[in-house]
Amino acid sequence: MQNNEISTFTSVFEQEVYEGLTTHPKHLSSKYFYDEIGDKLFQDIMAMPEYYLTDCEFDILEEHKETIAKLFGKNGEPFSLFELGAGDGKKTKVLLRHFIQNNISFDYRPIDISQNALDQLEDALNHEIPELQINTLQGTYFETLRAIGDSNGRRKVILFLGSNIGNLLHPQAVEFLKNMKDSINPDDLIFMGFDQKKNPQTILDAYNDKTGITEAFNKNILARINKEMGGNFILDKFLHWEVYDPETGTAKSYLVSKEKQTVSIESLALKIRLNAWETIHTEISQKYDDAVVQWLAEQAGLKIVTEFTDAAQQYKNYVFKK
Ligand code: AVJ
Repeated sequence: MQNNEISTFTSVFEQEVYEGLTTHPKHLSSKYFYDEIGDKLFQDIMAMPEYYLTDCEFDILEEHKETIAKLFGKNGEPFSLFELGAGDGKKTKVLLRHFIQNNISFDYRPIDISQNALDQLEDALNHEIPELQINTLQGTYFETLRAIGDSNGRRKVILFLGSNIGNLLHPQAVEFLKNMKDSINPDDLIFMGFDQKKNPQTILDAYNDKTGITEAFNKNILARINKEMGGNFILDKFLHWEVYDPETGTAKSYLVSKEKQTVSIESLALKIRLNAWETIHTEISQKYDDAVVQWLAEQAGLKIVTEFTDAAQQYKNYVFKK
């Protein structure tokens, strides 16, 4: 493989690891953080006091659930509630419970890259809200948007919470929003979370907790390569490093090699050389303001219907239509 032989990868994960670690600067995609261990670490992150995003969005949904119910279930018409990147549904349950209690007619279609997360969510919801109609769908955002296209004639509402959009650079975010627009009808709605620009220290603390949970989450991508591809990364030889640029609103996560080292990945027949202090870029977590969200919406051909925010305006949920 190193000599331009024709190579076949057994998964997109393998292919992206190969490409990301053989180019300069090195990078790996944050979508690969999430296996069983990564899902659990992300739940731990959401429970950390420093990770304000989850609490803010939870408060927004709790505070505005009645208005949101009227918006989604307009004229009592039944709708399908899709959720991209549903995870453990902690925040969504606020809405689901409220909708069920108020006899709003809808079904819930959570989508996630992690089958494990979906299985846990379905189990939890079957116990906690047995009246709920639920259909899970596993896949990446782009794959599953196609599935959203046909929803047996019901109105569609797409939830995309947690500022998950922030993992995309602006051009990709526009592309993604365009795809969403193309999968909905004029009556449908998109409800999305966008973490807002704020004191840069607050943001750095959220992605660099002292307890090391975010560090373990970031390094889980190396742990996965070790497990799934026979890699021999020594996690202690990497530093978790977070930067935030208050001008662009981009937070970036890196793994920085603490020393010159060679790592091999058996199933890719690959040896990777890292210089001392060489970086592997792993994630972006974009922060927004109204002007940028407005611009993204315009680029994608979407209109902002309304927005909701928390008391401190740390976080916003915007509602879009086409
Ligand atoms: C789930 C992508 C929204 O970027 O804030 C949390 C993931 N990374 N801590 C984020 C994450 C580090 C999170 N998203």
